[in-house]
Amino acid sequence: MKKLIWTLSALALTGLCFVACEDDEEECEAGKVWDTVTNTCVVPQQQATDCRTDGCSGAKPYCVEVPNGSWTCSGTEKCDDGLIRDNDGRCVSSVQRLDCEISTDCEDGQACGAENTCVSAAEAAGVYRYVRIDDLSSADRSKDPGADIDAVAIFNPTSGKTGYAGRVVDYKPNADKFIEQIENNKNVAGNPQKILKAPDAFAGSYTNAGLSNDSKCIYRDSNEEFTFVSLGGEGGTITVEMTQPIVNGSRLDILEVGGCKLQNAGNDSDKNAFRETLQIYVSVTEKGESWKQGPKFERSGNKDGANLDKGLLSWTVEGL
Ligand SMILES: [Ca+2]
Ligand SMILES: [Ca+2]
Repeated sequence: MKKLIWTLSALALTGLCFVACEDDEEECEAGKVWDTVTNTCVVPQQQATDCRTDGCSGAKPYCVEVPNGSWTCSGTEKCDDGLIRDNDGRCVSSVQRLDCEISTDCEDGQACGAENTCVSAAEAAGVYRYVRIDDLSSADRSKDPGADIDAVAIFNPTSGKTGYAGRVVDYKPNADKFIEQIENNKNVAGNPQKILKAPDAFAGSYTNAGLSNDSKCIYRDSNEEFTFVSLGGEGGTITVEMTQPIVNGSRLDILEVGGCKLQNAGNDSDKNAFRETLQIYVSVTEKGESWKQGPKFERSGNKDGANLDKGLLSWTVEGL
């Protein structure tokens, strides 16, 4: 049904375009431009290009079709025997090709396997990719009740690869008032998508080496949107699929907006944020069959800034 509505609204937009096409570009909000390939407003870097209309030159003179269905400029007209085309236009061996980050990148019946290639669901069944975070903190009445998760990062020392939460599988916040506010589109931290990708609350202070000592956390981004999602207190939970497999030796970093001085938080700016109590699990399936329990992280710190442990909760995974 959702798809049908989407198709209908896309048709309606296309229809509109016959009379108002010239105005489309002007309708984009500040900082965005009209993308004629996707017919949406995008930030300039994300503007899709299609070499069939834009052409190719220089070191990449050939316009080639790539596996994701788009066309891109490449240095080679055809791939040699044994090599396949990657989405960026390069010819690579099938082992090098990274064709998925999350399972929804793959066709039905397939899932993203241990090498980040699409494999049969049966083959992917033993690969840990899912992280669940349970909120064990006491719910409060603020607009961001309970634990506040900015991001989940994974670092795999063997491959040297870093990944993040790539897809929200489940989000069930606690606290009736908070749920009601989310349902009524109130301005609260109830958007689970804010857990995805690299940290933005801790942008600039988080690296693979950890958090810098003068940890600051950005409460709202430049669009005045929350940089994190709140779980609402004890009973709240969120499950995500990671863009890298979780193996023994992986380091999972949960970034909770705590142990830091709030930035861009209105009257609360420069106040210290507490670290909240959390419990972590990992699983091989999004439904959570065979959850493995990870560590519990305790609430820490007080309002004077004493004993303020950082909001970085690291777990080096073992025993899978
Ligand atoms: Ca909170
Ligand atoms: Ca975030």
